[in-house]
Amino acid sequence: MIIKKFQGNTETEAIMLAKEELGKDAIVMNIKTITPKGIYKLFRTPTVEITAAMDDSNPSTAEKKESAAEGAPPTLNAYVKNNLSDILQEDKEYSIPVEPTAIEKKLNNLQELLEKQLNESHVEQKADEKVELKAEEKASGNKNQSLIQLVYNQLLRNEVDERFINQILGEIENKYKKDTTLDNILASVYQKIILKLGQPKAIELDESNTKFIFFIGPTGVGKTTTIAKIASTLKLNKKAKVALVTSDTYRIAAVEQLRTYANILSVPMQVIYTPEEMETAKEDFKDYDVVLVDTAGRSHKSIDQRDDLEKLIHTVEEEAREVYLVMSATTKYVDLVKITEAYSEIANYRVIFTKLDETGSIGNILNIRMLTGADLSYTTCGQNVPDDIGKLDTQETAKQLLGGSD
Ligand SMILES: Nc1nc2c(ncn2[C@@H]2O[C@H](COP(=O)(O)OP(=O)(O)OP(=O)(O)O)[C@@H](O)[C@H]2O)c(=O)[nH]1
Ligand SMILES: [Mg+2]
Repeated sequence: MIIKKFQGNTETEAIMLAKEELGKDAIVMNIKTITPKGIYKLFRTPTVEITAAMDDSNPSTAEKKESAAEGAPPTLNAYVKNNLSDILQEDKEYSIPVEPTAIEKKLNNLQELLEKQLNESHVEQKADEKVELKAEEKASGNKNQSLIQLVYNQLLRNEVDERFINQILGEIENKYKKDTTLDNILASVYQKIILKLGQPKAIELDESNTKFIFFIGPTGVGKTTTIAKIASTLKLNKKAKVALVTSDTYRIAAVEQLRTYANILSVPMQVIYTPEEMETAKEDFKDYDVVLVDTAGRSHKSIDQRDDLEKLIHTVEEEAREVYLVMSATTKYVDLVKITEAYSEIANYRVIFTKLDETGSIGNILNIRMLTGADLSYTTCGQNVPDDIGKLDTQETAKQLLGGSD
């Protein structure tokens, strides 16, 4: 998105300048009168400064709009509009009340973000000629549509599923019929995304009981590395008594990998070959706060392997266990959908996304949350143990989805 400031003697002049440079689809985000200060007040008249934005991802937007008018397939925006009635029903599950102050804070963050982009653009122009604007260009309906389209494109670029973009925009659009600004829309979408992402959950220790935490998921996504990161954090920051268990006995290297981490962290580790052997681990570690259980990364397509995993998880009663489905943020959405479906047959899980450092588009985090309703939890962003892990930051994620971060 290109954001620039333009100055003119009148609002119309400034808008015209913006449209000349950025194209006729440029959106006016802000209008400000600049009164000269000090001695200049005597010699200069006030000027008008407008802030305009243009979606630069699609240079042929203008042409596309024209062809749509001539009977071409409807634009994405038209799709959003046509489907609004279906998707406007309030989604009660997610309607968590947000403190007004929190929203204000988020709004301020966004404003700062936009301001920063503005200052970086360093473009200030002054108009010499007076030009008239067409009345219909001012129509708020068109403007709102264009604003929504900007946000739509941004979310699409971040690989948010169109279905969920429509849902989010459908839920906010009716609130802004007239005189809305890009700021309003961004703030509403931002807030909506935060609500949709929900409150991420971290491992909750139980003072009176040993907690068993299972890490499941496809091969090579970072289960074992994530366990090492979490074990270290729990031990060092929470002073928890941590033990490790692995049922990944299919590869010698897998056992050795976890044993290495156990040695570095000075925590006990046990290898179990059958689900029944969990009983021994439960007995041996009954004085521990938390037992992190590594599992073999297997194809989610194999029924036998799934049965083994299900048996293993169910050796621990529900109150005493947490299950984390570990998935890489670099995996294609269609595959993530299949993975989540397969594992949902085994147990309720929370989701960990790994390898955020290896992808620029994080739409799948929102997609998977909205698709499964499973709680999000940790994200990892590199190979360093224990540093490259944290609880998912919903504000940062929402900001990034809207193009606010690198
Ligand atoms: N870039 C990046 N690499 C990661 C991250 N987490 C883990 N890795 C790397 O991914 C590779 C696989 O990590 P493992 O922890 O062995 O993955 P796993 O899921 O236990 O693999 P299997 O046990 O074979 O199923 C290793 O090279 C890790 O260093 C991350 O957040 N970012
Ligand atoms: Mg492993």
